[in-house]
Amino acid sequence: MDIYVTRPSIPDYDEYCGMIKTIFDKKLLTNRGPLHEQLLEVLKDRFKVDNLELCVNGHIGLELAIEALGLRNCGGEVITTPYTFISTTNAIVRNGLTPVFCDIKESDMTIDEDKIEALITDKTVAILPVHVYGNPCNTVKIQEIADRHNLKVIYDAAHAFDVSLNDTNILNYGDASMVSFHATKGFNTIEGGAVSFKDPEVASKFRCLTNFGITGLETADCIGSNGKMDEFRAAMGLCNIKRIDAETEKRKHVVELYRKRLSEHKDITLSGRIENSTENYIYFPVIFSTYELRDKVYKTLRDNHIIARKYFYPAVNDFEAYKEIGNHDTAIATHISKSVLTLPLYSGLELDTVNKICDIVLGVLE
Ligand code: T4K
Repeated sequence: MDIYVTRPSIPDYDEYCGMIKTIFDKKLLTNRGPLHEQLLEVLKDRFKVDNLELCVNGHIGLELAIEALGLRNCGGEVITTPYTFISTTNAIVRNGLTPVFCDIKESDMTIDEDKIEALITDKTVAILPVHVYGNPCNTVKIQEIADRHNLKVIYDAAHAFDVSLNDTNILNYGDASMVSFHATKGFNTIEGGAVSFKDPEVASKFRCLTNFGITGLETADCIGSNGKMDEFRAAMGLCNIKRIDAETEKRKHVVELYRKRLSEHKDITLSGRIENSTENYIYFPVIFSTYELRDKVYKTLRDNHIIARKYFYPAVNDFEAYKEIGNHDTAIATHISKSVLTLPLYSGLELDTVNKICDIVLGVLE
């Protein structure tokens, strides 16, 4: 049987059926039903954020957050990282904005805050960094730069569910922060996500955009989209939130074993840890000393039915789709993307299997 890079955490079948019984009883399937509202309150309390909105998936959340901040089709440039899932950049471009790619730091693979300012022009309107693998960006320096140049800061926090920085949930940083609840994330609502906003008026604009722009039975304030989370997804979230701490603890044990087995090898570099931040253990990226070794490990694992993934290869600006606009010097991002492999990591992954994966990896490096 294949071992995948991740497996979703799901509740017992009967528990989920119990949760969705009320949907069948009330026939309220979507459009901010009671389960949506319940999940929203639970998450607001968990994240300690004032202005939180749920959405049907993380990507649409990011896209509509950019629009809610008034940036859509403003002709501006957005400084962002190429070392991410393509969704991040697509959200910028699909808003009619131009991504300007800033290189990353080799230590934690987040945007290099010291390289941002040199990329600012009179067209720059925002910075859109990614807390990649749940590693928090340097939020303090990024905010200082944004304040100096009057820019918005929008965080792609897709990977950062439950991550805290300086005892504050990561979703409290920036003008907006999107977190993903996709099936492959630590906490899932099947598909889903949430966006937190600094300004309650922007949050209410976002809410309106997720509902076609409709504000009342006979009123529409803007030309919106449809980004609402339905009741079946909210039900999955309400089941999963009860188990999230236990699930994270199990993933932590997997990560600890990987670190114990792999951290000392000369051909392996693991992601650096960020001071004063917590971890959510959703990805385990390994950087190999050469591209050939990465590819050889990837293939050997596959030959043994271990489906590790090259998250994130290629760097976004190396995709064919971004050929025209991706021509910035992001040598470190390209280098890391060719050297990285994310190893299987999920709560149900047996420690024996982790040992087997490590044996295979170390065997290739011998
Ligand atoms: N920004 C960033 C930085 C992101 O990483 C993402 C999503 C987004 C924005 C957008 O957020 P969402 O709109 O997705 O909420 C996956 C996920 O689909 C995607 O959510 C995630 N990032 C990205 C990094 O990974 P794929 O195409 O690699 O997924 P897939 O289908 O190959 O799944 C990986 C493995 O997980 C499979 O081999 C098996 C396992 N799996 C997957 C699913 C969907 C299961 O066991 N069950 C499942 O239901 O994109």
